[in-house]
Amino acid sequence: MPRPSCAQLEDALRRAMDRWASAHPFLRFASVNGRIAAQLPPPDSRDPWRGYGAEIDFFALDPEAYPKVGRLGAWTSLYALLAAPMGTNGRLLPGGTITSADIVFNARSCYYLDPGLAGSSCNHFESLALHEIGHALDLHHPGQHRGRNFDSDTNPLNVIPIDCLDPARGLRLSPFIDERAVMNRGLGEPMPVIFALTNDDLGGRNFHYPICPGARPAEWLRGRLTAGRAVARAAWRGTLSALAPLAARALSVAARLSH
Ligand SMILES: [Ca+2]
Ligand SMILES: [Ca+2]
Ligand SMILES: [Zn+2]
Repeated sequence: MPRPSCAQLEDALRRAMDRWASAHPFLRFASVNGRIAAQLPPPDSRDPWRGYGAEIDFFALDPEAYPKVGRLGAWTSLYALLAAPMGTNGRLLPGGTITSADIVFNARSCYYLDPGLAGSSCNHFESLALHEIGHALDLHHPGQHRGRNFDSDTNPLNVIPIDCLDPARGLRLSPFIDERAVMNRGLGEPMPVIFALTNDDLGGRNFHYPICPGARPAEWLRGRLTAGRAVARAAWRGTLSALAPLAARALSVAARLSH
């Protein structure tokens, strides 16, 4: 109390998104409020990956309307195509291409906006947004998936150098977790105040969205348009084969859990 205004919530979301884009030459988030309505895929959709609403939508819903959010603070769903993405290094990278994400805050959970209220049993809204946006960028909980935690050495706190042309180079599994990382929050615990991304968070970001020195947005955009056409072709092929029983293998829908 007092209840925040819609503009205050939008500002908090914008700040959280900008933190992930900070000091990155290509990652940018632009508000499309008023131009594209937020939309969830219909529950029976066979092609949720095709993008309903904006690339990243935010919602506040009751568990009755959106059961996945359950007793959690928030839930992020990702939709992806099994098509090689055009990386921010201008090259096709192995893996899938995320097409959109829906971030749903639990309208029954409690939140606070003022970081001075830290320590309550509620979620710090902006920090939870920072965490959920990390999921939308394809990061997971390091502590929950210790067997999939990567580092270049055994120190979880230092900078993870990422080879921009070969992002996996030099990375290996590490059991050492950065406890302070915004992505290292357990399921169900209230989100504390975390404004800073750690080296571990940023290493994950830079692995997915590698930064080549001297790379220019224009070059990357050209590559991205080419990749976009490739993805569109992949989607079309997927549509054509939708009647085949194996179509589900060609088009993957990834639903990510989060708190
Ligand atoms: Ca959506
Ligand atoms: Ca390290
Ligand atoms: Zn999470």
